[in-house]
Amino acid sequence: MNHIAPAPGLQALYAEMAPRHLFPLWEVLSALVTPTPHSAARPARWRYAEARDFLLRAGGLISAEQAERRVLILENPALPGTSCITPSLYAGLQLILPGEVAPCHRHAQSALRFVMEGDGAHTAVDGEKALMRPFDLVLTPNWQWHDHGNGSGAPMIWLDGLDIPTVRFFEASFAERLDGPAHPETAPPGDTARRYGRNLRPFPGTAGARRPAAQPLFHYPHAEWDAALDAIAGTDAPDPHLGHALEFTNPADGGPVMPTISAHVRRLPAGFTTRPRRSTDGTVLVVVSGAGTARVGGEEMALEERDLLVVPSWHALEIEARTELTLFAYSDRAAQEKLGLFREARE
Ligand code: 1HN
Repeated sequence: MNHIAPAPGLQALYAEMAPRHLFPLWEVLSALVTPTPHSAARPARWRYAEARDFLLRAGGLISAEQAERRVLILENPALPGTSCITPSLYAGLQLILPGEVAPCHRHAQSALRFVMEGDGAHTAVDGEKALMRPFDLVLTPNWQWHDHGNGSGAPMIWLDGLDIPTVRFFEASFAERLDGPAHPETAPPGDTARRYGRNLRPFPGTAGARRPAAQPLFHYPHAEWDAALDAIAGTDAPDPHLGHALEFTNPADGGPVMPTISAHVRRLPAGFTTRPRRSTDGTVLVVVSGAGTARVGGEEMALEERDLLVVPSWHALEIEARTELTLFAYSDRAAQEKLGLFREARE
């Protein structure tokens, strides 16, 4: 609205309309359609060591089976009560102790797991176990059955990244439990990697083509993505805004790993500082290794191994690597690109 003095009867008109659920757009238009994004979220960092302590305490008080999923939610401090880390994304740290199982279910929400510690527990996706090692990425795409178990001798903790708030926004949540704790085994561990993991796939229509054609892979081992980062770091100069960066892709279409969630890894050489970059996709980052400092919209946060960081939409991010720094990240870029909304700005 411009700044000419409003007519005297206007407030009275608003008061009369309000009980009929009618409101003047001109009073709110500039807040609805901002020239650049104004995120409701704010930057935040979680110390892994601190979160881990609380999670292990919870582990002494409630079983994975009782809880269905024993998870501590990383809630954005500016979004209390929403279970959101950004307005469109959820993040949590899940603990599964030796001998425990988390029962089988499926839901409309797409999920990724990024292993923080432990070795040898599993997520089974449609009855095939992914044996999880530190910093592996495992997907449970929407409506695929999944259960977890820990047959190793040590606790396993991973980061859960889901599109829960996105599904809530669209009011499209469905979920169901499978009878019994686990899905019957449909294939031995590693079966999908053997069939689909070498830029080949079982010939369509043959018995070997067991995975959904649109979403065949679900396990991206650390050993593989780390070797790929090593390889480009050995030949390329780091991108000024991102360092060495590789996106996880869905081999079926070359696009992001899931319809709503994109994921990538990046590596900054020791002493490297990125130029400030903004993007519309609020992003969750995990420090895989190394140490440094993140500056997010003017706030400075120290980063140590396994710390977690959220960078809301359109906040300029600069990262300074004290030692070689390797990060994992996920965001809603996949959804935004489909909707024609994604933008970035590089200073
Ligand atoms: C879920 O299915 C898992 O399967 C973890 O481990 C966290 C949070 C909300 C909704 C579903 C899992 C979840 C979740």
